Amino acid sequence: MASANKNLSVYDENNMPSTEGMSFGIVVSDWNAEITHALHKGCLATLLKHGVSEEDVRTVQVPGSFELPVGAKILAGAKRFDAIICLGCVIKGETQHDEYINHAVATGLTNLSIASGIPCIFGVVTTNDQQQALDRAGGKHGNKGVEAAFTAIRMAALRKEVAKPANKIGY
Ligand code: DLZ
Repeated sequence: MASANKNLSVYDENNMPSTEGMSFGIVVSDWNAEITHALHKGCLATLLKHGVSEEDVRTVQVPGSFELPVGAKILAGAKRFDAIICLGCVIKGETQHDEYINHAVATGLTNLSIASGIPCIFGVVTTNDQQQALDRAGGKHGNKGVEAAFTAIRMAALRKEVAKPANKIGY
């Protein structure tokens, strides 16, 4: 479903896993900062709303979205985050730069997630123009930073759950 048909800030708030003991890393791209800083605001507010304390969130900034995977790799190296949230905004221009950046970020974050086992969340708005980006950064289609935060909580909880010893029946 395209995000134009879905509000990015709407999720089942009453059916979220516990965030007890969880830490999150956030990487924010400074390119299109008006948008990405609004994504960060929504993301952080959602983590705190679900019980994460500010001391358990570390935010770092990178110059552009292309640098999100390496920013995430640096945070992954700290080995103390249950998930890493990457926030960026790539707006189509006169050239195909957006396609190269989007593909590189998506591939980079997927590869890092699989190699490290730490969920690296794709919180990048990829739009045709500034207005579409504003619509997804707290505007009429919600906030992709909120979506990235609740996705991170769910993936971190899945990772923790599977790491627990399996229940044994009988003996
Ligand atoms: C160069 C560039 C351009 C043209 N557009 C964007 C954009 O829309 N969004 C974004 O996050 N970054 C953009 N960048 C910067 C690249 O992501 C990167 O920072 C530079 O190419 C340096 O590696």
